[in-house]
Amino acid sequence: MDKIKDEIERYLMELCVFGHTPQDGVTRLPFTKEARAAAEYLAGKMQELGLAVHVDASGAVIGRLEGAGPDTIIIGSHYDTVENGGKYDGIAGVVCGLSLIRMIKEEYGNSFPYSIEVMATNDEEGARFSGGFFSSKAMLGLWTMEELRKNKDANGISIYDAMKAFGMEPEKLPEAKRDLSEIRAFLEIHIEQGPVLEKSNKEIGIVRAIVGMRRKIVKIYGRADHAGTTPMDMRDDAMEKAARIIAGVGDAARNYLNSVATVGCIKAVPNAINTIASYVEFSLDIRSADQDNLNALERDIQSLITQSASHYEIQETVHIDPVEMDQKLAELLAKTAEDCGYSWMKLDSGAGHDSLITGPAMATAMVFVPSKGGRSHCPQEYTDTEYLKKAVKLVYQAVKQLS
Ligand code: HGY
Ligand code: MN
Ligand code: MN
Repeated sequence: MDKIKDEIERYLMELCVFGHTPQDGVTRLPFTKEARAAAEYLAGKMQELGLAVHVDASGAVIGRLEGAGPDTIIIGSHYDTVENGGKYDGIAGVVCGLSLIRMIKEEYGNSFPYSIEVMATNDEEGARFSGGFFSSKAMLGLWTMEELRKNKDANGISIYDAMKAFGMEPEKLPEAKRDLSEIRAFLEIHIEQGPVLEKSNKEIGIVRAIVGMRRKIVKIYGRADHAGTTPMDMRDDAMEKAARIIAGVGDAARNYLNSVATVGCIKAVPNAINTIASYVEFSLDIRSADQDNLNALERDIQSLITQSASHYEIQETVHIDPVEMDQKLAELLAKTAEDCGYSWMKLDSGAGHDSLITGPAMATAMVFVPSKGGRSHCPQEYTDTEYLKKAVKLVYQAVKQLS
């Protein structure tokens, strides 16, 4: 009987039901019935652990174990997923937090020098509204009502309206803002979502920095005309202009080390086989661990757009620079991993996380565990719970040293 491993496996198996897809993936977008089911499950498990449970104005589910001192350590990650994503991204860190807080409660009751919170955040991915980091930004009071109304999903529903339809009160979002002076640390256990740990044969990753990110929706305008009768020199074809830009994005990113750029979504109007497109909208996700490369790549892609299209709009939904994790916490985790006899390495995160938002505002650290084949954001995503167990034990020993 391996209590930590068994409970993590049980949690994950029970949670992946909420949004399970025919391809054996998980789709749990914010403000949907799948998200509600997962949130209610997590609140129930937190209550079973005897935690004080509340759902904040962003939809984050927070379980709190009161401690002896004035400050709080938050163990957080997200419970939403991308479309047809995996069973571990985000939620594995949440259930590791449940396991960890159980251990602290069993050993200390309410006498641990810090209060401990498990924070299951909402809409970290941005898979529905293109922004993401919803709860972590709300925790810092970073959302404006204008943004909530501006960011829309593929059906033109804004975050604001989606919240209202879900029975939430977007005007109350500022209530999710936390007093940062009482937060000692934000710690996130997360799957690596890449191949580095597995290739390096390491059990634990201690994150040095998280990539900076620019996310945009690019809107290209043209003119609808008959596909058969309109001569090629009389067209204003939004699809052709968008295609020229999209075709150049990958090569632009290949010019810079540790930088990536992706077009993941595209929408055409009227999207008809025999009509020249009057409008094409596509997403841009630009990232780099290096600030200068991120800025240069963003500039290069901007030039691609201005050279290829005369009538366009760009809506930026994420603008975050690379963030270094708290080095003292990283060193503590490294030393503790060594003491635990775990193989470990430091690495940068190519994925964004809530820790990217909390990093500049409070002491933040991330612990990665290997992803099989480096796969993520797909049903093939897999992590051996043995690694998750080691991450829980590592963070448990580290927070005890914090005290
Ligand atoms: O997009 C990302 O990097 C993360 O999965 N939110
Ligand atoms: Mn994630
Ligand atoms: Mn993700």
